[in-house]
Amino acid sequence: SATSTPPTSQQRAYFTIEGESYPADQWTNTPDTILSHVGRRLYLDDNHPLAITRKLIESQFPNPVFGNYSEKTPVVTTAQNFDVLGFPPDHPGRSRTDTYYVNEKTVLRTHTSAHQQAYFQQINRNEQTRPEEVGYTVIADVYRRDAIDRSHYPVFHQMEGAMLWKRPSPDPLAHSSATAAKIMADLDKLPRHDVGVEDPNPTIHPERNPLQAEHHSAEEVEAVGAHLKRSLENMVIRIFTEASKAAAASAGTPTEQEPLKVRWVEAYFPFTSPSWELEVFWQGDWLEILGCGVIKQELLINSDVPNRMGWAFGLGIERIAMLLFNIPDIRLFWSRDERFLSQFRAGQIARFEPFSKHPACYKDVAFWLPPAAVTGGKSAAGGAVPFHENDVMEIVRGIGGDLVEDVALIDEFTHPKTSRKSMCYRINYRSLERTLTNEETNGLHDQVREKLVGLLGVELR
Ligand code: FA5
Ligand code: MG
Repeated sequence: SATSTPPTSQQRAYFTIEGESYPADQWTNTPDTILSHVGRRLYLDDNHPLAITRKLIESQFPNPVFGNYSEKTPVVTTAQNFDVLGFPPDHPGRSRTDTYYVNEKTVLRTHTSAHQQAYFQQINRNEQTRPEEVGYTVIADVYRRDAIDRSHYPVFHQMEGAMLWKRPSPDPLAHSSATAAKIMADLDKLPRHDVGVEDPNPTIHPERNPLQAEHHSAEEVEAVGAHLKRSLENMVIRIFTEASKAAAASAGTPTEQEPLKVRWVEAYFPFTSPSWELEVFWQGDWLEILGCGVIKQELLINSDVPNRMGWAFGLGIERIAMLLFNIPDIRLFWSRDERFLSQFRAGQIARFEPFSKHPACYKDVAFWLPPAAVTGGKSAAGGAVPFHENDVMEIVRGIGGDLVEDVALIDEFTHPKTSRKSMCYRINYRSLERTLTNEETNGLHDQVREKLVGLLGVELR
């Protein structure tokens, strides 16, 4: 749905994305290869693993308490993506090395939290017509300039959820016991489970995980935290039970399953406090599934619901789908290959059978950073920009696209005399669909080398 225009995004005068036009400027760093992913809406293809995963999670957050939504256009303002959520001006997430800017004031959303304010405002607007709907889930494509490997792709999907409780008085701390009691009563209605949960930290920690003391009582936050944790534990337990069943079915015999374990870890997000991450022990590792917390009251005040409080969470759909279906490479979600697509059916969780494993082709590129980058010097007017690894990734992505499986820094050293810094990256060229020829990979690699010099000013070794 992006228009076809000049070769590099920097040369554009404007973008058309999902029928809307946006002027480009010096902030623009969104290439056509990224825009080509806009509009697939994989999460709406009933037989696609992302849609099957969406439905499974939505079923844990049902109507009428939760409305289940999706967001079509990925273009949001920097206000929506950052400011409203309380991201400080110098937060690294705002950097052009991390985020795809359409222009100075407009980005491809980096998370579904960009829509929190709009959904809180909707809860307020629907107060008379749909009073029971005090929560939502929303799924959408999100975009990040990031590493390249089998679990990272510049476009992925998040689902966000939130639930609010109305407080009886506009005075934030009046009747807080009544609010806490109401939340605890709702907690009592949630299903219980007998899975082992590690949760060693106190709900509130004065430095690491503070109470919003001017707005909330500790009693309320204990109640919201307990409701949040049980809701999300129930959701991941359902998912991992399905995943275990699928694994056992594909093994043919009942396999010895390790009992499911989850744990809560303290976290930080600018728009929640206290905040946590939920991890699951899966195939020998603790795996981060989601981030969550008690919503910052300033955000609710700024979103027309000053007299409500509640929780929010955000999770990566691919990460969950990869373990539900045993999908080994995140690029596969974008495949149009029938050998991939034909393996999935709405409502069914079954193990993916890899249809091919083509040979890997490793190529290294080593270079000296330009002097300004060595010192990490600020990009003074006209000076070199500090080196950022995501820029290497972006160059490789622009040239290799889905033919690159992995990019890894394999060596890094500083020359003892000149203090110049040298980096060596290993690129793994491997298609999911066919065997690449030597000529083809050499051609791609030469282009990568050229662009590294041309765009980053490095000196090849
Ligand atoms: C966030 O994006 C927050 N907006 C989450 C949140 C929402 C917190 C609401 C509190 C309240 P984070 O960057 O950690 O946080 O990403 C959330 C989840 O997205 C991660 O736990 C992970 O499951 C997934 N995720 C993050 N980066 C990637 C990636 N590059 N590829 C695939 N999944 C990812
Ligand atoms: Mg995280």
